[in-house]
Amino acid sequence: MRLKLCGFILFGTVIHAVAAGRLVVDDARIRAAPPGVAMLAGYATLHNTGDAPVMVTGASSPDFGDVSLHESVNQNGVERMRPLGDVSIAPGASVVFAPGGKHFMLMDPKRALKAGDTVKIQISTKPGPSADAEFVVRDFLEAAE
Ligand SMILES: [Cu+2]
Repeated sequence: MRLKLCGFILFGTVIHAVAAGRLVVDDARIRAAPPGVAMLAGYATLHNTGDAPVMVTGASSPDFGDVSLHESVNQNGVERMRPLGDVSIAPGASVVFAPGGKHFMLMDPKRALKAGDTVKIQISTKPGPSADAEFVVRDFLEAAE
C-alpha cells in the first residue's frame, strides 16, 4: 500500500513538471531606422516548445525606454498600429512577428543602433519565466525578409 502511494505521488510530480510552456525565440531582428528616429520595430518568430499554452504579455529592454506589443492593421487603405493584447501560443505552435503585422514597438532608444548591433529584449510570459532574446539590428530592407 505504501509503495503504491509513493508511486502515485511521483507520477503526479512528473506531470506537473512537464506541463509547462517554453518559449523559444527565432529570427529576432530589429529594423534599423535613420538617426534621430525614436521608434523602431522588432520582429521574431516565437515557438512554444512546451506542452502547455504560453501567454506573451509584454516585453522590455535595457536599450529602450519602452517596449510594447503592436499590430499593424490596414483600415480602409490606411496603415495603422494598435496595441496588441496578450498573445496566447498553443503547445507546439508558433506566432510570427513580421512587417505588416505583429511587431515589438521599440520606443526611445538609449543608444545609436546600426546594422549588426545586438539588443537584448526580455519577453514576459504567463506563466513565467520570461524569455531573453538577442535581437540583431538589420538594414531596413533586409529586416523585411
Ligand atoms: Cu507599432
